[in-house]
Amino acid sequence: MTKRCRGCGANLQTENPGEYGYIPPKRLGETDDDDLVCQRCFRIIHYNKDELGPVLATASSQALEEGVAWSDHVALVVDLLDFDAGLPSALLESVSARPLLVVANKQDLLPKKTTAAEVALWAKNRLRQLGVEAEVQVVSALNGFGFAGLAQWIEARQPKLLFAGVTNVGKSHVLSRLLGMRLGRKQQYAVKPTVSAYPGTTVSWSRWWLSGGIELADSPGFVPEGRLSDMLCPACARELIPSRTLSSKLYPIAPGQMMHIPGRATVVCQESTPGALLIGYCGSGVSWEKSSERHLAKWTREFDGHCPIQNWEEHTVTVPRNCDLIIHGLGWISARKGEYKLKGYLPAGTKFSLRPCLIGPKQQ
Ligand SMILES: Nc1nc2c(ncn2[C@@H]2O[C@H](COP(=O)(O)OP(=O)(O)OP(=O)(O)O)[C@@H](O)[C@H]2O)c(=O)[nH]1
Ligand SMILES: [Mg+2]
Ligand SMILES: [Zn+2]
Ligand SMILES: [Zn+2]
Repeated sequence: MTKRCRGCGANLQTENPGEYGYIPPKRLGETDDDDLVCQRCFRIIHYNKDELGPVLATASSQALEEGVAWSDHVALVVDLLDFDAGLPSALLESVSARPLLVVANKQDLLPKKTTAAEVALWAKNRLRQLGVEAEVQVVSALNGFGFAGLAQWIEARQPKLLFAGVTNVGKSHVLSRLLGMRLGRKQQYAVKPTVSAYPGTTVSWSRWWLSGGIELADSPGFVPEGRLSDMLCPACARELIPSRTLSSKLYPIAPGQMMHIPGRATVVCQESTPGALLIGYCGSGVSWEKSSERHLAKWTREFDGHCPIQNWEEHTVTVPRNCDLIIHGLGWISARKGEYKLKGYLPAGTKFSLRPCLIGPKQQ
């Protein structure tokens, strides 16, 4: 039988260091099969360097299909900070053949005043709007929040459970924490699924055996379309992805004024209810700033920072009071105390959508 890397699921091979799954021949004989990791995983874990780059969309889709066919339940992991980008219809279609648990991860990044019960209810409503019926568990793989409930859910069902989701939402991190809890297994696995800040780390699906017939499987991230962070170099992408804190900025924005993340996205106010405010949320490597429409070109087409965007698209959108305008793979803007008619300037191909606000008052 082909041996697999415990970290990323790749088939192990000793021929080509430039391909996934390469392992120096002498390592094969040295270590227990359950503890083998490829050279790429070794370098990601120890040097935080991914020299081969992210999984291809075709390989990831095929592995997802195989994983779903094997499973009897699917845990769809979604990043709470990029929730809508985590639910592409093609992915939902692939996993819809199985009972679904939505694992809403990265709860630690939300403000303390936003409770888990409130988030779970919000997520259930949002999923229903998108046509998805599922149970929801709000968790943080980083600090363990919600894992007692998740473990209980698993123990009650003894499932063959596949962790699926778009790239970088924390599938491997969630699984790794569950494996650390053992779920009845006497001995912990010495090697866990590889976690990294770059999307596309896990390259094939791989199974983990626990006691009582429970089997968990990691899978490569589904590669979504329209996520701004995927259009930039890894360093610029990391600036956009919230990892330790979520940044928020509140501005009274009036017609003729704009809010923007330099070189990445701009919204210009066309009309607004007097007294209305905009709150911009994003990762802490970048920041929503206020400016005047006069400076639009400077912060879009003429932006001279790293990864300048060549093609910009213009959109007109009305954001009702207490709703979020989400820019996939970047962050969101929330309207408070009134409604906004905005003109948005986004890199071509970036998806955006509207939803009831995640943080703050829930009634429109
Ligand atoms: N703040 C925070 N970061 C998290 C959490 N879970 C995962 N991350 C981070 O998110 C990034 C991606 O985690 P992974 O577990 O590698 O994600 P994945 O879904 O397996 O990604 P792929 O294998 O690339 O599809 C890493 O930088 C993790 O440290 C969490 O609960 N909170
Ligand atoms: Mg992974
Ligand atoms: Zn590997
Ligand atoms: Zn860049």
